[in-house]
Amino acid sequence: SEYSEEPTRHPSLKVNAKEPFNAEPPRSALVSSYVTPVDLFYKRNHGPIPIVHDLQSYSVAVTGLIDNPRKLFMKDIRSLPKYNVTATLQCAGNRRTAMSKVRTVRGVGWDVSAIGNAVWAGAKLADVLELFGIAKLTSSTSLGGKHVEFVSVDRCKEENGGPYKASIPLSQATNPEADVLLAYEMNGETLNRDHGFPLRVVVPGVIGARSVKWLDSINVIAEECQGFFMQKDYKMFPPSVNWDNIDWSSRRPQMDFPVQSAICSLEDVQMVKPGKVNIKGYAVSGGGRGIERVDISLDGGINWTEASRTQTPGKHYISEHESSDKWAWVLFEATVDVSQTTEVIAKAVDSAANVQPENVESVWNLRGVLNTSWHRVLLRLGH
Ligand code: MTE
Ligand code: MO
Repeated sequence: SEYSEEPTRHPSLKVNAKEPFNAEPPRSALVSSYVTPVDLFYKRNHGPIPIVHDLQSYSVAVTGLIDNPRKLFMKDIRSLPKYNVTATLQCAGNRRTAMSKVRTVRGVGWDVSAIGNAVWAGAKLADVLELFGIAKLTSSTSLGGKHVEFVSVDRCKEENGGPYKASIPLSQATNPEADVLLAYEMNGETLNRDHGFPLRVVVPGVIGARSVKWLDSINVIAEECQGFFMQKDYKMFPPSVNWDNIDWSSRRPQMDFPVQSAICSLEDVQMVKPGKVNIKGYAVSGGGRGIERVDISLDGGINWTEASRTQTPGKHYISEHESSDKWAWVLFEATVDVSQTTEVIAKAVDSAANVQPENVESVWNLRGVLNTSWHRVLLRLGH
């Protein structure tokens, strides 16, 4: 079958769909280290994992509204300055299973682990585009509303057997500060097949769907990409829209992800002994907005205490060009005292003071994307 050459995967991954392969690590794996190990990083696919056999002949075609379209080989991309960017990648479908409990949604079910934090290394897209006569973004640049489309070598059902694709605005692609990478390394190792070998896009601060894996071409285009995953998926609809009245063209493709957090040291219903319980989790926001605060409540959101936060830069991977951690998550920690069965709530606040919504009902949508509601776990007293 077309799935007979899938890579081997870590046995502790929870498989949410087998073909295409979609899996997430146990919650505890996310708070065991600041940088998520590659084998435990969630895997989100829409088709079989492609195999690129010959790295010498592998190339990315750069085409569209540029002067001299041509192919770039790995040696061309590696000859550009190499940047390390610590960035959290999160699927827009993260926490979908919880949203589906309100009302049915369509899509692969995910617990809270369709997210991971990695140190990506590669060339900046802004440097690549400069090779083609597209200047880096400055305040005076006129970009004419163009976009940069990324097309993969994989094949997926949703595209009728065609490749996965997505686009970002040219203004983001040419902005060196946006840190958009063509990445060939993940956590200091050669990118593996599951995560896009030999080359993938990483768009920091944006939903995972725009970080196209197994890159085949980069096209500078006048309008945003018309592919399925831009136009007929990964959009946030209001709770009133259903499959009978949906008008896909009425909403824009989701780009930046909203502020998010989840408790990862405990399951949804966790048996505990009376006394101190340690609570650990992650918090992250999109668009380069850092996390300002993580609040914990034991009484349904009336009283809150602040959790402590850590952000450990991926220093040991970093050589010449260092990045800040503005695209990366923080891990948080708090200790609570429980003497009875108690619900624990976590909510994060980002640097623009955006706050997670209280209830999943208020953000429910038919595709089950962007469940960023307060994360709640029940501590059930046992002995
Ligand atoms: N790129 C290709 N070519 N094919 C895909 O199916 N899935 C996207 C994105 N890039 C996808 C892709 C989605 S929806 C997400 S969330 C991320 O890749 C997941 O990246 P990961 O598997 O490395 O965690
Ligand atoms: Mo995704």
